[in-house]
Amino acid sequence: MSPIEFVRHAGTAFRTAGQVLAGIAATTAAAAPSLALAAATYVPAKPVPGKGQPVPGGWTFQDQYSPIGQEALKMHDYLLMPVITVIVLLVLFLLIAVMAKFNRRANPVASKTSHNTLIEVIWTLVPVLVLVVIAVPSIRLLAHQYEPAPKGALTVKVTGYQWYWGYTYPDNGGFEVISNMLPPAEAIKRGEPPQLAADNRMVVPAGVPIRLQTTGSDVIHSFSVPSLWFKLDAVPGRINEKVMMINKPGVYYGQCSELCGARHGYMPIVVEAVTKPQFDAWIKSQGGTVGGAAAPAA
Ligand SMILES: [Cu+2]
Repeated sequence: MSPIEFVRHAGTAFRTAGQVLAGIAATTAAAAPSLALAAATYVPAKPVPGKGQPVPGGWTFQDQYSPIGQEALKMHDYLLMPVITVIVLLVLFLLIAVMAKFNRRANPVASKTSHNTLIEVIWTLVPVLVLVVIAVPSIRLLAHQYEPAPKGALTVKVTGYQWYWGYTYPDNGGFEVISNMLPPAEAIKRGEPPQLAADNRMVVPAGVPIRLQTTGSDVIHSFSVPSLWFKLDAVPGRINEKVMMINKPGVYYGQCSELCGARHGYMPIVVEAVTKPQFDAWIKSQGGTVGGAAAPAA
């Protein structure tokens, strides 16, 4: 088959000029079909240090790459932390003032006061108002986190096993990707964080809602990715569901977050968000189906 014929046959599969060129290169390099397939399709992305993974000496939240994560982090940074800081400083100031003004030396004759209506009204009302101010965005955030997936959302089923993860794609033919931790030395060689890298990633499209369902095959696991503000228990005998939405392509690391046995600490999660064409290419490379059509023979 000539390169021109190949392009004509591939037709709809190759959308961009770059992919057409890659396709021609692939046909030319007929002796190495697997290499050619990789060039024209999905290539595992290199993680960016500090994005979607912990940083050395990190002590606060990771940067957020989902709408829910950004909303939640904003609430923490601009509402909860300021309120907590003001309360701590006020209580500290009051304690120091009491210690300085009302110790035995400074105030030898103790006051017999037992009631002060104004102060009592203030110390009841102000905390109530503080709680109301926190409750409104808090309940709104809670509701946003459990909004059901919109119609047409991509479904991915996550199964926790002792001690690895399985990612099933029921909308794309129902194949399952098994994901095991890479040995730390191999992870470092590939430029990935040790003990967080996996041999096979959970690949999903960026910018679209994903209906993520979790279940456990043996004991309770928990699917958790801090930079996506995502944590959902994977319980045997039941399905839990939550929407995952990733703003932009990238590699996002997480870990099983439910003590699940001896190798609980060695079942990392790697979510890779890619563009829609890359996702379709990845699906085909896994033998899955795109848009209800069978994968064309590569
Ligand atoms: Cu686990």
